[in-house]
Amino acid sequence: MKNKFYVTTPIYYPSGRFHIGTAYTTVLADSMKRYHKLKGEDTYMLTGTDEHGQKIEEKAKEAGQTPKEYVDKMAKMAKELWAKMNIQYDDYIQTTEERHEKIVQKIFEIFLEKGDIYKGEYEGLYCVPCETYFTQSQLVEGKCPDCGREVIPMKEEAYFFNMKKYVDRLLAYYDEHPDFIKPAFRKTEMIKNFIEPGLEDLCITRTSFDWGIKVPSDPKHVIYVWLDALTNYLTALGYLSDDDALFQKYWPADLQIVGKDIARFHLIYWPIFLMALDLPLPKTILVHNWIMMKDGKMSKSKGNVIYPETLIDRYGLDATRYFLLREMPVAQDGFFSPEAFIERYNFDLCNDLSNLLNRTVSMVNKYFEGIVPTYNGTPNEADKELEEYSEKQIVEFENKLNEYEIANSLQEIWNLISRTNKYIDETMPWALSKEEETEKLKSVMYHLIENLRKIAILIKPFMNDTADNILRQIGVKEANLQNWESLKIYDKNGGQKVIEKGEPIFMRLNAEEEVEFIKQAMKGN
Ligand code: ME8
Repeated sequence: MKNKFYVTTPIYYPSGRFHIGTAYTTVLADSMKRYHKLKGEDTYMLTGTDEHGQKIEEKAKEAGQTPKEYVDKMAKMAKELWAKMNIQYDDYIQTTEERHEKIVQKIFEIFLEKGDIYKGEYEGLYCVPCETYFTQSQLVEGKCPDCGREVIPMKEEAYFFNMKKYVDRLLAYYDEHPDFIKPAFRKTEMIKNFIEPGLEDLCITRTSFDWGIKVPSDPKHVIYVWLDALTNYLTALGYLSDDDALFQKYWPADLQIVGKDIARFHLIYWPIFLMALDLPLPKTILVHNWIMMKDGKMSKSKGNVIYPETLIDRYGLDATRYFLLREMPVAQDGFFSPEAFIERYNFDLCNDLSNLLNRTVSMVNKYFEGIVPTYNGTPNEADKELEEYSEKQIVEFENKLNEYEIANSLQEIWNLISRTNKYIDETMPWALSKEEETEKLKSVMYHLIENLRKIAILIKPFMNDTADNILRQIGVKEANLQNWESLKIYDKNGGQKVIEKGEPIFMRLNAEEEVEFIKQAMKGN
C-alpha cells in the first residue's frame, strides 16, 4: 500500500486580510504536501476558517452584515489568496457548515454521556479577542498574555471538560512519542507552564453570546469556540457521519502545523479531546515561531504590515514562497525586512540559481548546438566529486526536511547550487573547448544538466513554477526524470534532451529602488 500523508493548517480566524505571517503556515503545509506527493504518496491537505464566537459576531455587526454573510465573504477572500499562492489544499472547511456543526454537537453529547463534561459556574478574566479566560496569575501586567489587550471579569453558568482526568495519560503519551511534538522544547514549555502548575478543567460553553453551535440538550449554551474549532480536523474527513471513508483513510493526521500562539490548544486540549473519543493522536504537531518585523509584531497601527499580494505581484509567487520558507528557522522567530527580501532575491535566486541555469544553457547551445551530449564515460576526479557531493546533499536535504528544519533544508539545496556553480569555475569549459578536450567538455555539460535536473526536483515542492521552467529549459520532458526516484540516478540519455533557452528565471533587481518600493507599500497598508 502507498504511504498516505494528511497535513492540516490551523483554520484561520476570519478577521481581515492575511499578512505574510499568517500565510506562512499554509505555504509550509502546501510544501510538505507537495514533497510527499512528489514521492508518490497519497496526500491530503486541509485548511479552512474558524467562524464562530463573540468577536465574529461583533465584527459582522460593525460591517452591517449577518455573521454568516461576514464569514462567507472572509472565506472567499481566503480562498482567493490561496489560489494566488498556488496552495493545493484538498478541502476547505468552514466551521459554519452543517457537516461540521452536526458532528460537534454529537461529540459534545458523547463527552456528556461519558461524564467527561459537567455543569458548573465559570468566573474569570476574559479576553474577548482571544476568546479565552485567564486566571489572575496568567496575566502579563494585568493584560491578556496572548495579545496584550484588556481582560474583563465575567461569570456564567457553563459546562466544563474534565481535563484532570486525562493529564497522566497525556504526560505518558508525550514521553512515549518523541515525534509527537516538534520542536521538543515546546513539550517542556507545556509541562512547565500549564501542566505542572495544575491543569484547570476547561470551560467549554458560553451563554454570553449567540453566534456558535448550540448544546443540543441545553440550547441556551453555545459550544466554546476551541472545542468547536479543533474538531474541524475530524469533521472535515466525515468523522461520525454517514460517509467516513476519508476519515478511515487519512486519520490520524501525519502532520498538523500551528503557530506558537495556539500551541497550548493543540498540544494539551486537542490530544485530550482525542483521547476522550478513543481516537489515535496525530503523528506530529509542528509548532512554528512567528515572522516578525524589526520593530516587533506586524500591526496596522505600527504601519509595518506586509501582505503576500504586494510581493507576489511585483516579484512573483516563487520568490515570495522562497523568502518565507528560507527566512523562518521554525524553532525561532524569523524576520521580514525589505532589505532581506531583496538580498535573498538578488543573491540566492538571481546570482546562484538563475545564473547557474543561464550559464549552463548558453554553454550547451554554444558548444553542442543545444543538444545535451551523450555521456557514457567514466567520470574523472572532478566529476566524481560532484556526483558524490550531490548524493550527499540530497540525503542532507531530506534529513533536515523530515525533521521540519525547513530553512536548513533549503540551505542544503543552495549548497548544491553553489557547488555546481563552483564546478563550472573549476572545470573551465571555455578552456576545454579551446583545447579541443571534447570528451571532458561533454562530461561537464552532462553533469551540469543533470545537477540542474536534480535541483529542479528538489525545489519543486517549494517553487513549483520555477522548477518546471528549469526542466523545460534543460529539455527534460520524461515524467520518470522528474520524479523523486530519479534523484538517485545520473540519466545516461543526455542525447535525447534539447535545450530550450528561455528568459532568465530571476533578473537582478535594483536593490535601492526595490527596498523603497516595499517600504512605501508597507506604509500604504
Ligand atoms: O489562531 N508569523 O487563527 P489565526 C507566523 N482560528 N505565523 C503567524 C503570524 C506571524 N506573524 N501571525 C499569526 C487562529 N500566525 C485560530 C486557530 S485552529 C483549530 C484555530 C499564525 O487566523 C498563527 O500562529 O489567528 C496561527 O497558526 C495562524 O497564523 C492562524 O491564526
